[in-house]
Amino acid sequence: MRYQKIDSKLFVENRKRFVAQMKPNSIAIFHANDMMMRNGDTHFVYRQNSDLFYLSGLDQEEVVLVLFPNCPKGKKFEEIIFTKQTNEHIAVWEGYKYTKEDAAATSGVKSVYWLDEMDSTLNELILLADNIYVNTNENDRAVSDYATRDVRKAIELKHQYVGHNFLRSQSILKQLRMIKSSLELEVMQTACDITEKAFRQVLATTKPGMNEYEVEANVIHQFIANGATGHAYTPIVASGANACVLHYIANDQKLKDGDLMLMDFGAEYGNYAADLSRTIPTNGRFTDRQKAIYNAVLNVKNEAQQLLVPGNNLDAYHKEVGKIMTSELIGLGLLDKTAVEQMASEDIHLYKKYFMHGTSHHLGLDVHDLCHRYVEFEEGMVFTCEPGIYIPAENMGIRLEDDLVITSNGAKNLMANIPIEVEEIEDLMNQ
Ligand SMILES: [Mn+2]
Repeated sequence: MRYQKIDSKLFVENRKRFVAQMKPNSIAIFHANDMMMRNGDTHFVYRQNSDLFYLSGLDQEEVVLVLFPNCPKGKKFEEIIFTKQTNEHIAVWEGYKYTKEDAAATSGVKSVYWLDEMDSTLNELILLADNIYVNTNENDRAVSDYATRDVRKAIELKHQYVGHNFLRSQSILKQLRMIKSSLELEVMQTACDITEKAFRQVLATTKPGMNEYEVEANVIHQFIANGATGHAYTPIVASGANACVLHYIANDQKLKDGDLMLMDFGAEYGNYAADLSRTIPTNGRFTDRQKAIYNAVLNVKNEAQQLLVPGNNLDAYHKEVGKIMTSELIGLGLLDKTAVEQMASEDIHLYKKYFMHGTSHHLGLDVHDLCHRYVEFEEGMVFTCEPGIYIPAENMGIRLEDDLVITSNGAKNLMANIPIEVEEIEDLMNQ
């Protein structure tokens, strides 16, 4: 792996917490993600299933994790991994795959078997259980008509074991994955630090006349050179009015002198995501108008961060940030105070014309991390904070985004060292 070995204690603890939430006499089954066809005989770069990784640390295709607390067959069957047996052919063509010993050391699971033993073993265990926990993707923003290996296997199980009671692993995983342990925060900090290196490289190299994709190339260079697997999500490099297209990923336009450039990128390290947004002047100097709008976004961000505290919730938080943004937009002359008040009484919020997305989302193994949307903020939750103002008529969109962890005394910024003040950005761009 390109990342430093993650302490198996993380995965041991995660399984302990998961098992503690299972109903008595239950078995839980987790499958690795498929190798996805790209075209012809080539595959997309492999990415492990986040839940399987969370519970095992195993970063290889064709891996299955089975949990059966208090299994009547014996202690040895309480945690099992099945993995593909490697051979000389695989060694020559694909290289390294887990041995049983490596899979055990990585995950902390002692019982490791080859996959060809799975069907008979699993059948015996399932017949000893009343409930089967199956895993699906319950990210509430996910849109896909593709059935994951987890889903396909769950359908097979339902067909085969009609008398069993089927339960959702995700209702447990949602609770667990929202709260990050100190070991997870260490890995996430590394993802943020690598992202910082990329941004500093961008500040040192960006000039008018370059193409947006040249900026993207500087980012990925730093990511790969510093041990990241790559981007945690498709990067946005959007100059001028392109920044007003919220999911602009074409990144194929020339940087014009005098324009701003909005970037939204983050490294994926050890399967954990960083998520950064910065907006910089292509020529290294903000105009007065650009500076005024930039600082308005920065004010909103600084105030919003203060609201990332235990006991708050996403709904109340977003309402409050909307008020802060509204007052900044009035200050900039973009909204009229009287109109704002009139419309607010009809529950119409005029700020959404300039700021049409949410301020924060959970971050972790997934960039929009698995979560319950309607629970109170707690210590250990990691959120982005990313207000923006988008004005196509003025040829600019500005978004500023950091990643923060909620603690008992305020939000701790994992990106505190990444330049954000106007003066700092200008200084670094003009060195
Ligand atoms: Mn984000």
